[in-house]
Amino acid sequence: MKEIKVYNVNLPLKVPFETSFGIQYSRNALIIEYSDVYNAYGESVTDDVPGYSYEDNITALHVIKDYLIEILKETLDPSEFVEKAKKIKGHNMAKSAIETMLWDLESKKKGISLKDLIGGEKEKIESGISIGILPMEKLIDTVKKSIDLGYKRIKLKIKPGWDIEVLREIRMNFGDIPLTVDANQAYEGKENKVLELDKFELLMIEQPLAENNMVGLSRIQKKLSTPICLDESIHSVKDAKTMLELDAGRIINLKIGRVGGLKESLEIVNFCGNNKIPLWCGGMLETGIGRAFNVILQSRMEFNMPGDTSPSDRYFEKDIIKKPFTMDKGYIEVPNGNGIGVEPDLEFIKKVGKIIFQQRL
Ligand code: OSB
Ligand code: MG
Repeated sequence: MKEIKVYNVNLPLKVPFETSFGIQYSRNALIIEYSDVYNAYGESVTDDVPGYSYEDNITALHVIKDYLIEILKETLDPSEFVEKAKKIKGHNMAKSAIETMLWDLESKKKGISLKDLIGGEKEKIESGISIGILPMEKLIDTVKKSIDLGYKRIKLKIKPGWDIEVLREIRMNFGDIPLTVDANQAYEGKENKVLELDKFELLMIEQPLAENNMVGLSRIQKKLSTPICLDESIHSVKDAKTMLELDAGRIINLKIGRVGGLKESLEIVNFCGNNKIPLWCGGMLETGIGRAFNVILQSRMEFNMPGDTSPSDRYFEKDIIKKPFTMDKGYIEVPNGNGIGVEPDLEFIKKVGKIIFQQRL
């Protein structure tokens, strides 16, 4: 009996995560479970509030139950699913939750790891940390602990008014560490303020302007010696091509959910490899299920910068998978069991969450 369940799981974050668009206290995830001969899993990276993108948990659940389930009744093949789902505009995160589950299923049916199915080669990936906006003392303490733990790269969230002073302080305390910043679009209308960040020798400046302002991004990229990295602007390989053509950025942060799933992700991976565009994998504070997809994707050689994938215990007291992701000297191991190679702890999931949708296919 083929069946889809959607669990809503609410996991408190150890430390609230503040960005230019809001504060997140917990990860309120939608976990997709397919059951039949094999069980397969996916995660929607949406949350309660549409702060990062227009999607949230309610729109994702709506799109899944009112449209995507119908497509699943026609096909369980990931590529066919993507083609058929094109008649639904946008809603990439909802599509990705289902599509990634289908990739897990496909590799389990073949009896291989998802890593092998997508041509991943790395056995471990470099781990970076994305640190939210915090009071200065707490921020300095967190950066110190992160360096001691071995993270390969430190990213700080910034916004106008929380930038110059912070960077001066961090450079003064820690010198020449691999440092980047992420503005989550907060400098839209304040292009000159971005130019002031050029002197801090950052690895990149992530998404300084609005996601649809490729022209503005191109204008400031021409004036900056620091590369701009695009996050929210990239919804497809087409956007990556626009970035390259306009020189609106020189580095890509790839998020599986934002581009609608693994198929589009792999096209972006290939595009970056072919065009020598530096590439890393972003994060959305995922539980162990979404994290597994992020880690596995990064086993592809085209990922040549540390990403935002940190171990489970950076976020949660307890993850929803039986064996949480851990970090050793700045590296996270890539699962090589069948499919995503991680097993959800269903008892714990039922304790901290509930089934909000269930339907036979
Ligand atoms: O812009 O990269 C971002 C988290 C939620 C929404 C947007 C972003 C982030 C992060 C955290 O930076 C990355 C992570 O640790 O998962
Ligand atoms: Mg970002």
